[in-house]
Amino acid sequence: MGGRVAYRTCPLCEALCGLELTVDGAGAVTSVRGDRDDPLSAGFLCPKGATLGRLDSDPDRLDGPLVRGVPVGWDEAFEAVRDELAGVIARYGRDAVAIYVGNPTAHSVAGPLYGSALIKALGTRNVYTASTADQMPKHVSCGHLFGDPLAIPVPDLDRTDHLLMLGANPLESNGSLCSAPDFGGRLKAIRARGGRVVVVDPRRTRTAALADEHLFVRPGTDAHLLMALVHTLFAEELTAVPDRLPLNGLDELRALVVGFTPERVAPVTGVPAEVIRRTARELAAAERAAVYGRIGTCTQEFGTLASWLVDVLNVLTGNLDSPGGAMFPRAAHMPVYRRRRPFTTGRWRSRVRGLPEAMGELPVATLADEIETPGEGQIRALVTVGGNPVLSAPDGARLDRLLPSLDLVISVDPYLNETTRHAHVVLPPPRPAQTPHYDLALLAFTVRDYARYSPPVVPLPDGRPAETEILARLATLAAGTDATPADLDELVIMSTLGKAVAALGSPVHGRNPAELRKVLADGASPTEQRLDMMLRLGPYGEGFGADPNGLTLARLRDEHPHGVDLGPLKPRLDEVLCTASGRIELCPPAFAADTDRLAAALDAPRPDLVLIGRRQLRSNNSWLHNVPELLGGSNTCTLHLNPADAQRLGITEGARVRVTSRTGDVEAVASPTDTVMPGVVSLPHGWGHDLPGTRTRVATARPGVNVNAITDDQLIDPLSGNAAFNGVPVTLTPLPSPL
Ligand SMILES: Nc1nc2c(c(=O)[nH]1)N[C@H]1C(S)=C(S)[C@@H](COP(=O)(O)OP(=O)(O)OC[C@H]3O[C@@H](n4cnc5c(=O)[nH]c(N)nc54)[C@H](O)[C@@H]3O)O[C@H]1N2
Ligand SMILES: Nc1nc2c(c(=O)[nH]1)N[C@H]1C(S)=C(S)[C@@H](COP(=O)(O)OP(=O)(O)OC[C@H]3O[C@@H](n4cnc5c(=O)[nH]c(N)nc54)[C@H](O)[C@@H]3O)O[C@H]1N2
Ligand code: SF4
Ligand SMILES: [Mo]
Repeated sequence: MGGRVAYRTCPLCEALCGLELTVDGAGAVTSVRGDRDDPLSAGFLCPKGATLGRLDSDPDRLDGPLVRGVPVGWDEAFEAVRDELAGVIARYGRDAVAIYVGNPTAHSVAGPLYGSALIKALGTRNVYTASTADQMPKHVSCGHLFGDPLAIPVPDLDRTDHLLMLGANPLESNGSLCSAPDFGGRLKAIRARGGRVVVVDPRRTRTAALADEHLFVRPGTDAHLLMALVHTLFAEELTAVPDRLPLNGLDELRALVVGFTPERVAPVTGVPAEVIRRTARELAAAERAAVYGRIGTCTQEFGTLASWLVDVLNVLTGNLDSPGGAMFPRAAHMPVYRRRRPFTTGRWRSRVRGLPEAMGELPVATLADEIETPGEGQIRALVTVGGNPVLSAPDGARLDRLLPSLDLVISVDPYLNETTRHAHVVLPPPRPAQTPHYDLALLAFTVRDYARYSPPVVPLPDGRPAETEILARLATLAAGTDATPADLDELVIMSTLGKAVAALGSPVHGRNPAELRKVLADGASPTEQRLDMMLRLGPYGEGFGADPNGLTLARLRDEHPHGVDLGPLKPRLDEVLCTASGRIELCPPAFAADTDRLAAALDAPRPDLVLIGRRQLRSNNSWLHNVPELLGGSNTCTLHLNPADAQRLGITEGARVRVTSRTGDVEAVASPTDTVMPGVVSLPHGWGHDLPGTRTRVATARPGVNVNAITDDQLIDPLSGNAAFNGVPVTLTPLPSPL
């Protein structure tokens, strides 16, 4: 077939696989293979990565901006943004403009490099992101434990002997907050070297099927189970905290878990008391063990407690910051000398429900309240960047009803979908093949230290702005200044260099920022200059001459086109810890207080049926259903329920069922399966593509239903404000079959 070969990182999920693309003379991606020379992914790829070419050339992708549905030029679109945004700010003030930043923004260079500038320029407290539909409990827990909400340890998969994994299904998701291409292969390797893998999940997932043991757990009760594991470690004197881990709060923790005996939590969690005890003993006995919890432990009403207790176990068993345990990756682009203030939440609160801010944002579970409720500070305009909250936020259907009431919606998004159909201005970013990639967010969560930079595979057409430029333009327009995107980059570069020369321990301490500025490659794009600066200042960097063999962007790009392996994870707690005490705060008072809720739940009545989610290998939240090759097979929007519940309710395979919650109802086709435990039903999210005014023709032909029409924006984890998608009480009604 011919064509040239190009290499790049797959931008679709957290596994960061290296891809080998074939590109034809017209710039179209004609084939995708795994890059065998990538030191982290070694040729692995999944069905999504394999169809990146199809996604790249999707005819439904917008090729230019729209203003009120009409294609316009870029200048005209930015003019419209300037005028309309200024109008809303003049009429109602800055807090009236909200921003929602979605998941793909964490996988772009544009999001991490320009997102915070945009937020700062908007000057609003109404900042929302997918983080509060995802991992905010983990940030809050690590923020309190270690002082830094980004100091999230990852399981050292390739060296551990024992992995206890809760609420994660990497065989479908390919892993999260743990970037490990071929996660399944790495799990098999644990078993092959004589280790043990235990999975805790209300469903027997493909991951659970691969494990040595699977424990069915009732949704939302992981914190109970984990408290009983901690209880057992203390009761049987199995804790082994090494001196190298400085900590506060051990006695407080011991006192806190007294009432959470295995017998007490067994009926609530569904895990028998003797199994809980054995699980604790096996964890303690393993030479090198890691406990890892992911989205199932976050998107539930005890998300922060569960996330906290995961790392409590890592500490108590001596596995934190230790090879084969739970370790902190050292990202090549993140300087280790950075001074951080100890983490707190609740520096301000949401207007309507009084929910605490965390990491500068408010819970997406209260976005609808802030749009709907009149008064000073009511939201009148929304900017979305790479997000589809109508399908992805809790009670997204309520948002869908409210978005038409806004004066202005601006969306940076390649598709006209369930959310962006409400936009007055749509600014589409270019194709993935036209976009450079360095995964600033996820390269901090890899199972080995590793870096890879991918320049654009094909050039941008003339006049088409990169997403970095779109966000930079939006930031300057929102700030209402005459600054250009180039001015913004210069500001960031000079301020970063200024801080670096002032910081003790930095490789450029005491040097002249203007001299350093000259070193950053002339002629490279501002994005490349900023990445170059970050890599030079990072722990593997060239340090502006301090280490001539260290990394620069040019070296990463030209000498390591397949990425560079920077070695196994290294103990580095001393670089990470930034609590006020300088010690691990094992029992933060806010968490201890929240265990009253846990105790109360021990005796609370249980709903008959609760809803949980289900990620699907060949989709990605709400936006890959437009790729024909990915539809079919298991990628269908069906309701899984246990055969015992199905029989009790008179529901048979293929029957139509109405699923009703406090917020609404949806109809789905039932698929009884003993892979879900009794009392639990499961629907995947991201479906519901049958709304008018969208342009995703493949997805619309097989729409499915929006599970987030029946999740509940009032159900949250109070410490983080995170949505509790899992454990929503529902009822089922069998419907007559269509004739
Ligand atoms: N019920 C339930 N709901 C859930 C979850 C669940 O488990 N259950 N999971 C939650 C989780 S973990 C997450 S992260 C959220 C995700 O929710 P969101 O962050 O809102 O993400 P998506 O709904 O996937 O929408 C992504 C949008 O980004 C656009 N996009 C794609 N590529 C690009 C790009 O390069 N640039 C820009 N600007 N836009 C792009 C797509 O067209 C799409 O509109 O969903 C949450 N919702
Ligand atoms: N193919 C594909 N890959 C993806 C995505 C996708 O949509 N599709 N989304 C990406 C995103 S945004 C994210 S955040 C990651 C998430 O990555 P993962 O965290 O691995 O996500 P899931 O596959 O949803 O696995 C969560 C598991 O938690 C279980 N669960 C539900 N409730 C509970 C509970 O109360 N307790 C316990 N212990 N388990 C529970 C569910 O049954 C499910 O098996 O995946 C990413 N990768
Ligand atoms: S596992 Fe994730 S990163 Fe790897 S090819 Fe699939 S979508 Fe891309
Ligand atoms: Mo996510």
